Parts: sequence; C-alpha cells; structure tokens
Amino acid sequence: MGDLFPDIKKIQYEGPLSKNPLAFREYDADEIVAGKPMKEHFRFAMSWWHTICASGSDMFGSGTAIRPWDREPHPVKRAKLAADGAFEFMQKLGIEYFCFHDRDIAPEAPTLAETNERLDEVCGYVGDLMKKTGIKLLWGTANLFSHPRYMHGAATSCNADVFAYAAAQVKKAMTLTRDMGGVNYVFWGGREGYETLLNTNMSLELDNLARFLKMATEYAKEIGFTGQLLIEPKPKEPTKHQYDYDVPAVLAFLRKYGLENDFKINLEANHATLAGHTFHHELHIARINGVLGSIDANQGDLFLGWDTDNFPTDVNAATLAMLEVLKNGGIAPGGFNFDAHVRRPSFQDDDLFIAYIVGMDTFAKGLKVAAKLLEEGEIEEFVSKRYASYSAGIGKKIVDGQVGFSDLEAYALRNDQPRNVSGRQEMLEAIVNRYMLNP
Ligand code: XLS
Ligand code: NI
Ligand code: NI
Repeated sequence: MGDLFPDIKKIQYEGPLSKNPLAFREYDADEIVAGKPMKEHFRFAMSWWHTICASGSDMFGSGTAIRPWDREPHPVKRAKLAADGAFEFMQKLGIEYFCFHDRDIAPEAPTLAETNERLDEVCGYVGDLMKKTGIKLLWGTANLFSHPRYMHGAATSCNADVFAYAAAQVKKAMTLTRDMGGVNYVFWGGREGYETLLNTNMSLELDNLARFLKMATEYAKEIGFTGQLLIEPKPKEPTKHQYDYDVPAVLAFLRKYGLENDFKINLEANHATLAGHTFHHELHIARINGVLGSIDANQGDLFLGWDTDNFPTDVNAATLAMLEVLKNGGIAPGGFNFDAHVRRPSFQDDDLFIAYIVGMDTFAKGLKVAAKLLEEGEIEEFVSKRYASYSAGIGKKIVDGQVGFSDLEAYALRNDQPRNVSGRQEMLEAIVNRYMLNP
C-alpha cells in the first residue's frame, strides 16, 4: 500500500455503534447476506473522475481541494502519482473495482495521436497496479463532453468531423477497456441532446446516434471485447434535453433501431430524480424489461434540482433499490460505482474516505433490510393477494386471452357493482420502516 494518505489506515468494520468516522458500521465485506458475501452483491467501484480528479470547483469558484498528486507539475508524472493515490485509496477501503473516462486517467495533449500515446503510457502503469493489487476495472468510457469540440454534441453533432473524432476516441477507450480486462463499457451521452429545436435536425441526430452505437457494437466484436455495453440515461444537464432521457426513452430508442439485444442500462440515482422519478421506479422498469445492467450510486439534493452527485445516505431509498437488485438476481457483471463527489467545503483528504464509508454503509444496511423483507415476504404476499382476481374466474380468462369486449360486457352486466379493497400504502410503508428500524 502506498503512503499518499499517511494518516489513514485500512478501514475496518467496527459494528453499528462505532463512533469512529473512519470505520464501517454496516458494511462487512465477507458477511453473508442472502446467500453471498456483501462485497459480491455490490462490486463497489471508485469513480476516477469524482474521486481522483475533482477539486471542488463550481461555476462560482475554483477548486478547494489539493490532493497529494496535484503538487506534481508534469502531466504524465502527475497522472501516475494520481494512480498510486487511487490504488492506495481503494485498497484502504477494500474497494475492488474502479471506473474511468479516458480523459480522467491521462490529460489531453495537443494532438489525438499524442493523447493516445499518453493514455497508453498511463494505462500501462495502471495495469501494473491492477496486477499488483488484484483491483479490477468495472467499466471504461470516453469523455465526449468536456472539450469545446463537443459543443454541439459528439455522435449527434451537426459536424461530421466531430462525429469522426468521437468515434476515434471511443475506439481507443474501448480497446484500453478490453486490454485492462474491463467487464463493462459505458455510454453516457454527455452532450447528446439539444439546446433549441430551431437549429436542430433531431431526426438525423437520432439516426446518427444509432449509427454510432451500431459501429461501437461492431468494433467490440472485431476486437473481441465481450464486456457488457451500457447506456446511462439522464434527462438534462448539460443540454436542455438529452436524448437518453430515462429508461423508457432509452428502451424505445434501442428498439426502434434494433439495438435492444446489444445494450443494457447503467442507472444513476440522481439522473432518475432529475427525470422526475424515484431511483426505485427506474430500477424497477429496467428490471422488468431485463436491462438492469449496472448502477451509479449517488443521491441528488432535491432542493437544488441539478446533478449534485451527493454520496448516498438515504437508507430507505437504498433499501428499495436493493429490493430491485435482489429480485434481479444481482447486478453482475455490473456493480455499484460511486458516481458521487464530496461537497466543496469537504476538501480534506479524509473527507473522501468518510464519504465512501457512508455510501457503502448505506447500501449495506439497505441490502440487509431488503434481504430480510424478501425472506419474510410480507410485501410480496400482499401484492400477490392484491392481484388474486387474475388467477381465477374472469381475471384468468383475461390473462389467458380467452375473452373479448363482448364477453366482458356480458360479465359486467351481471356484476355491475365491482367491490374494491384498500391499497394499504401507509401500512406497507410502515412495514418497510419496521424492518429498517428493528433489524
Ligand atoms: C454525468 C454522468 C457521468 C457518467 C460517465 O452526469 O453520470 O459521470 O456516469 O460518463
Ligand atoms: Ni453516472
Ligand atoms: Ni451524473
């Protein structure tokens, strides 16, 4: 283990009553819950951009955090030192995966060829650290949104030269992801959307986005990259309207262009809330459509209304999310990537550790509560009773396709006072609370 965070020791599990901010209270990596160790349920990952690169800068001011590697002026040396820091950080937290954008790991150089050389050098270095530590790559991706060339979008740019540049960037990022043994590759359409329809040919932009993704699937096959391809929905920010708005929009897009067998979905909690949904809702839709691929674990500040990417601390939301993950039979080969950054005033290095600990603890608690809820089955039993009318009589005939409108009219004329019973929402919420508060 390195010594860029000399004051932090390996984080230990100390049990729910520990007052030590640098200890786990709920996450005990090897504890068996619902048949497997906690760490296998989650496959927690560190986000390179928010953890290693983020400085706390915002629209109104420059960064507040200076990390140990920021003092190194040479860009490639700094990138390698940052990689040392990243692996020390993950080892101390017991995190076994990471995720990165091409531009997080090595900064852009004056030309594409030089940038690629830099990437090769730093990724080679990271690859050695992976071998040494056993830490793995959950997913790679390409940053197609920060550089000014992407002002009009990448695959949906009005400028075909930019489309080509974006393709070159994804080609390189996917090749590196394969070389580093990555098990997923993510497409978040950073600027794939529009600001005003007055200057936008939406029909061409969407066709081009599909062409781009099709080429990506072909290239993956060509190079033998067998990882899962993921699309990450987000409704807005940075553009006013992003095409991959939410799970239903992505599903409709994939089906329209015949791409539905090639992609699954990487769901981020804060993107769900930006779209006006709960995280639970988006996870549920993805699961029942068989496309729940991976998770970007974070939480939005609902009073601010943008992608605040807070660390997740809401145990109730985590419990509902874990219900979906368990019902999905797990999330592998996906995982839980902390797409979250510390608040601007939380600028000290130990804040990074504390933030990851609370995120991991929140999901660990959610997992335990969800596992218990499913084991006892009170909610499942309620739901199955609620729909019992479809298991016999007229309901069964509807489900089996044995009746049409005329049969149903005849039935309704005979039974013209349907009787309903309560949906019991408050009772069900109380049940969730009972499991959450009395383990
Ligand atoms: C930004 C996205 C981004 C993706 C990866 O809002 O969440 O971080 O996860 O490009
Ligand atoms: Ni994300
Ligand atoms: Ni986000």
